[in-house]
Amino acid sequence: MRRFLLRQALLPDGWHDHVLVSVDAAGLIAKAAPGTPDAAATLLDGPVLPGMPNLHSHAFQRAMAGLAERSGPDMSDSFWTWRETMYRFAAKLTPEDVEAIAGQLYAEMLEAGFTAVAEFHYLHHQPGGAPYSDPAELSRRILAAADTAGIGLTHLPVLYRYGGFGAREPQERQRRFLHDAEAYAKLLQALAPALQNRSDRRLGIAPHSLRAVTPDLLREGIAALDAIDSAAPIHIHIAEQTAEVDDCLAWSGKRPVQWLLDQGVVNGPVINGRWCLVHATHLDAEETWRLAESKAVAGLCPTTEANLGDGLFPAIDYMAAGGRIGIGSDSHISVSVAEDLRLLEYGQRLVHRSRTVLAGGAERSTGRRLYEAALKGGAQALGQPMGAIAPGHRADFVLLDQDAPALAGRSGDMALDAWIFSHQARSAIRDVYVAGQRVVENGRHIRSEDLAARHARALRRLLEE
Ligand code: NGQ
Ligand code: ZN
Repeated sequence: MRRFLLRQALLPDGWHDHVLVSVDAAGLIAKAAPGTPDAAATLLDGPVLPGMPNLHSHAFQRAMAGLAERSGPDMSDSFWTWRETMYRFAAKLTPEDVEAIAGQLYAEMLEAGFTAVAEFHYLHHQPGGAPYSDPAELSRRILAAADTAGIGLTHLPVLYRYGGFGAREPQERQRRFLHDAEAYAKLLQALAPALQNRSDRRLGIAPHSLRAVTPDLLREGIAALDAIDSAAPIHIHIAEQTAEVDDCLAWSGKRPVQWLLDQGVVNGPVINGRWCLVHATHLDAEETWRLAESKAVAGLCPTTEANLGDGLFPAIDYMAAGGRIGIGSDSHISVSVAEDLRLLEYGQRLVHRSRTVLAGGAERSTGRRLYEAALKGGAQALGQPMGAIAPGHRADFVLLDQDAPALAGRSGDMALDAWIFSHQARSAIRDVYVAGQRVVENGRHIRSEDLAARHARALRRLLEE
């Protein structure tokens, strides 16, 4: 057993000083309780938080951050024109590029305080659409990048077959993403062994969206996962853009979240603790409370949703109704726990012309409420034992830097609020541990130089072409 002494730690019942944590060989916490200082334990000298799950990532998109900020010829840029830029970028990537970009991204996530990621992975095939000789090639690149960086991974191979509601044929540019039910089931079977029996890995699925699957294919995808792990996570993009809501209404007479909530047929209720509804931006009042009651997690990606002009999730009503949330960095226009939580709150402040709107009660810290909500919902969405410094959870620690100017004189909730709300160029994170292993030291990932060099080589080639 390794032992750690946390000078100040956020435990499930609040902040405590001098917490002794024992960690077993699998990287899980065996014991965590306030205790007397112990000379043999590794000292984490400052405020320590549980590592944050990142519940939504398309790793390759990190490499196009900033490349879609230039207005087009008629100034009518939107989510859909961004998507065309993204498709052109995705078409050029080699397996080496995918691994290099994901490795750099995952190191940056760790530096930002994310200790595990749900990778919503849809780039499967060669540029023309033919499978690689190993059909799981690009998934294996993601697994390799996660191993190199030392980040927890819930891998979600994406089920994608159609180009729009009502089984519309896909576009040419979507060829790299496509599977039928049979090939998809084989992909899951091939990947399962590498993702089972490790506290930091999990296999789940991601039907891309209601645009990309039919109801039958959705059922078949879930059945293929259930044959491997009937409790594993299921993620789907939903109701992100109003055009998607309109198309869904035209197709089914129902709004996307309403349609999904009404299914209730796939092995019991469709929506339950396994599901993560990514974005769920456009909800009416009834969908808001129904989703809150469903136990599913709303996967919020505030910086990407702002960048793409999606709209604003009704966070105040949803959270007041007990709705579960987590955060994801999605397109990775920004990779920052602090910025995504801050923007989640600021979007609501700007609309409601008020302050501390998501604090959830009188005299409560806004940062603490959001951080704890995202820990809990994120851990559920990833299906991983994380999100708390408590027995049975993985020893993922984020040590805030008590010497950072932004944190001077602060501890507990004040340190957490200062980290989240006072943006500083210099990171306020000192060290990060995953399963008891230190992967970030003094703000830098332990392999940052190698990963950055490999990433730079890939990007030079990609952008010179
Ligand atoms: C994606 N991204 O799959 O990368 C999507 C865009 C789509 C976001 N939704 C493509 N942010 O939804 O069709
Ligand atoms: Zn997405």
